[in-house]
Amino acid sequence: MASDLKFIVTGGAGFIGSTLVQTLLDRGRVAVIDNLLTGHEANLEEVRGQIEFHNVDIRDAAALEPVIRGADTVFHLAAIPSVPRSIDDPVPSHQVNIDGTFNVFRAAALGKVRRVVYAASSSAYGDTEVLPKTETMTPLPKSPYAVQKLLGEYYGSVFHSCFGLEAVSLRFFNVYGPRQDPASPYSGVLSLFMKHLIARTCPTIFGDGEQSRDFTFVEDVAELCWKASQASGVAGKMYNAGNGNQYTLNQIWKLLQQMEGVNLPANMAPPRAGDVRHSKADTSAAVRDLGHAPRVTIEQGLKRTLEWYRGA
Ligand code: UD2
Repeated sequence: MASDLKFIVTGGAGFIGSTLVQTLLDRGRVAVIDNLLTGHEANLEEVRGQIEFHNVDIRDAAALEPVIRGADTVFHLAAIPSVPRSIDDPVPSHQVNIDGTFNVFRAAALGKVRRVVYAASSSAYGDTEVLPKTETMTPLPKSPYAVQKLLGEYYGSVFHSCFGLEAVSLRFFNVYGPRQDPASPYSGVLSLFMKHLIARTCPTIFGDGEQSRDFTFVEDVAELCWKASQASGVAGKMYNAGNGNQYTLNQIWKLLQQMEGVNLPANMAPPRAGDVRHSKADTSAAVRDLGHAPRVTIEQGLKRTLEWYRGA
């Protein structure tokens, strides 16, 4: 039975946020804050009658505060994502990801919210010499986006130590799955791969395609967000929210072609500025402290994602 607790999801009309909304629905009342810049109302179609929707920009502190006041947990996922977008157009991403994040923490502290779960990014690690990447490593951000997301973690920890807000940061590792929007050149690579696979066109791979990522299925991330909101002894801390796997882009594109029985060689283009070379999460701290238990293998995740894009 759902409780009377109120959960807020900023960025709840995005692909990760809308998946989290579904996870929260039978656990309490859910309100979404989203300005629909990169999110879409269609992502909330199935749950429309069951949630509150607030078309609010997190840069607008005055509009944010009354919505957040009195909530049990704020899941702060609203952001302008993408490493290259933060290089091409750094001002909006700075304003949303840093100023907007400050506004969310401040509204939560003023509004006596119990806990904020903050969507941080694996990009904070940059190019570490050692894999997998563990939470104790020194951050080496390589792009404005990576700096912005890292700063949000620091604010979370300081809002805990200075203002008593229970903030927990989760470093998301290349999340993919249904509803990820492939419409922009800044879209996540797997959404673009899906689009090309279905259209039977060749994708572009930046660099040699041997860069690797810890691709994490969206439902596993949503479930971890919930666990991070409930775990004890974790306030002020940061955890990897990855799957613990590592695949190169060449491997994934090959796998997808095999799944569809097609031959669509990728167009190779120069590497992107700010790109991290390899990424793989050490999930042991999240498993130990949060009960993280990612369930979806890459084969299952790609299959389910592909089915969704085919129907969309
Ligand atoms: C970063 C973070 C991720 C998340 C995300 C949000 C890392 C390791 N990961 O993802 O955790 O915060 O930002 O935006 O920093 N690529 C192509 N062809 C394309 C598009 C992309 O080859 O058409 C390449 C791209 O150069 C990169 C890889 O695919 O090497 C993944 O790119 P992405 O934009 O999907 O995500 P990434 O790794 O920047």
